[in-house]
Amino acid sequence: MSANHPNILLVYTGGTIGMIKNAETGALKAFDFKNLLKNIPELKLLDCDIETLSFNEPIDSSNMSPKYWIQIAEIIESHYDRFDGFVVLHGSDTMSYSASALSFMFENLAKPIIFTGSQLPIGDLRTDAKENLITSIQMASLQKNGKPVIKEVGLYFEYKLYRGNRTTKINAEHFEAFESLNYPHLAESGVHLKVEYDDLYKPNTRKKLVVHKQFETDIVLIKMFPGISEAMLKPLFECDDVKGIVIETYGAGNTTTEMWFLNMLKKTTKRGIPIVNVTQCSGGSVLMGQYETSTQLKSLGVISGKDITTEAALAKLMFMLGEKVSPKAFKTIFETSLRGEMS
Ligand code: ASN
Repeated sequence: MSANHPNILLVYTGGTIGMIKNAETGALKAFDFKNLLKNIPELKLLDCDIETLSFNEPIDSSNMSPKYWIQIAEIIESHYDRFDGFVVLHGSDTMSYSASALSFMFENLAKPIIFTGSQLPIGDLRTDAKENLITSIQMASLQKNGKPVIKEVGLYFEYKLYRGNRTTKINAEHFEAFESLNYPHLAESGVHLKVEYDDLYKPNTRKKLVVHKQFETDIVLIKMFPGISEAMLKPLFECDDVKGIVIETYGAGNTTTEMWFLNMLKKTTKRGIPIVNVTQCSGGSVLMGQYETSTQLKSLGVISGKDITTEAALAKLMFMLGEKVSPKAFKTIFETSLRGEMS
């Protein structure tokens, strides 16, 4: 391993980037990795050594789950010392969830893990896959004084590198498919690669890497809407198996103030079930107490998700419940930024 010739591990999980069209139905389906590499001879021109690993059965990321997050994490963990950076090829549909989850799994990460994918398959004439893949590898290869420049989980798409746990997929059609509305991009690809050094995550690199692999999936996400009814919510809130709830609220964290709703929240928090408040707005932050419609939530012990994305909130909740964080400390820890996921 030398400073100017980094070793990069490319992990292929599936997604449009490597898909081909089913001749009969016209639907896109995950294909094998060799097909993908054949389409990018340019990889040989890059100033780094690339090794590749693929899921045995690549998936459309709509089938992503914690089982696969653990698989990706174990691949990276077992190659962590031998490689300088990691690029994960992943479908765009759930890429923000996976990037968020991996960010929580890798405590004291000191190397780049860059997620990327594409909107069009690599074999398509107008594909966005080549630029996304090539530049992601370059981002993962960036070094300063023999050390990686990026020491966090990033997501690279259409000329921008973002902090993974700050992103959301915002467009199913445009090449610019992701946005990070509450945190600036970390780097931009133009004629030069422009890194925003001040915005990069600065982990404590003296601490040893710890990889967490427990997730609790018995959680629910409830999006508030005018007319939401007690009859529909009751079974969810009162379900014995539910371990945590995320509510997507209006604006700065506001909800209906109808008594049945507030009582339901009260009973649930009393049972020690964490309820996290995130906003359904794409940008901005929850600020409980700013309006009368959120003041009571605060006094009921509802956790503020602040400016976290819904994707990162769900991953953080599954991760913290999996880690068996005590109900007493849960609120304080959730409201603390663990990997730069909230301001
Ligand atoms: N359905 C695809 C996936 O997420 C979408 C994509 O990769 N653009 O796997």
